[in-house]
Amino acid sequence: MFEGLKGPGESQAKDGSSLRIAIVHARWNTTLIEPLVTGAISRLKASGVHPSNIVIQSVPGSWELPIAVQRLYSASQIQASTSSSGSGDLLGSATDLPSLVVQGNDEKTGSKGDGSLTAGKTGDVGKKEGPFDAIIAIGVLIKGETVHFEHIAEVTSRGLMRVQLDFGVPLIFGLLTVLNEEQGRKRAGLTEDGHNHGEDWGDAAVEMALKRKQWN
Ligand code: DLZ
Repeated sequence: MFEGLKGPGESQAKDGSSLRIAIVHARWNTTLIEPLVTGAISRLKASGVHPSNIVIQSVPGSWELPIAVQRLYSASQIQASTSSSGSGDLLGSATDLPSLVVQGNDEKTGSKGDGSLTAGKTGDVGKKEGPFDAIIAIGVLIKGETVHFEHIAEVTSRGLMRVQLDFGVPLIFGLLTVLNEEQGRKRAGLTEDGHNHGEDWGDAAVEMALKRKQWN
């Protein structure tokens, strides 16, 4: 039953077709962020999450992740409660954050050109409205010569946990805290012996989103 020492264990087949998932990522250390985000998206899609139900936002650095996640989730709740009255797209206006992973219209991630992305194309059949079922927060902190790293790592972690518990929404912890770039490359799956942790985060998001629906 429990096979490996590390890692989340064998991923079971899950049906994510009913889910709407957000990914919020920092832009610091983009060469590591990009494969992690791509890895998460690939596992979401493999579980059946429709590409148009994967919403992607970016922020400058990891420090900004908690506020972005908080506002993004809040906006998706407001959108859900007002959509029947025909009000505008609150999510779009509340999350006007620039994205660095892909600028402009892109096949891979589906940039909408307004700072928000979906992994599909605008107008895709199957697009859902309403609160996100889970959010993945992704950042990479690389230790420098000062204690800056420790400060950002600590408060960002606390902030993300606070948002998760305050809102009762699964918030997948995709914050890598590494001592050097090589450690980061390994965890982004960029080395021979590496493993892309973004894939685990995608799987965790689907599992937790489905569990949360059961627990509601
Ligand atoms: C300032 C800073 C530093 C030194 N290092 C990182 C890092 O390794 N990873 C990361 O995501 N962000 C870093 N930042 C930026 C901060 O998170 C934040 O964006 C700025 O201090 C502006 O609030």
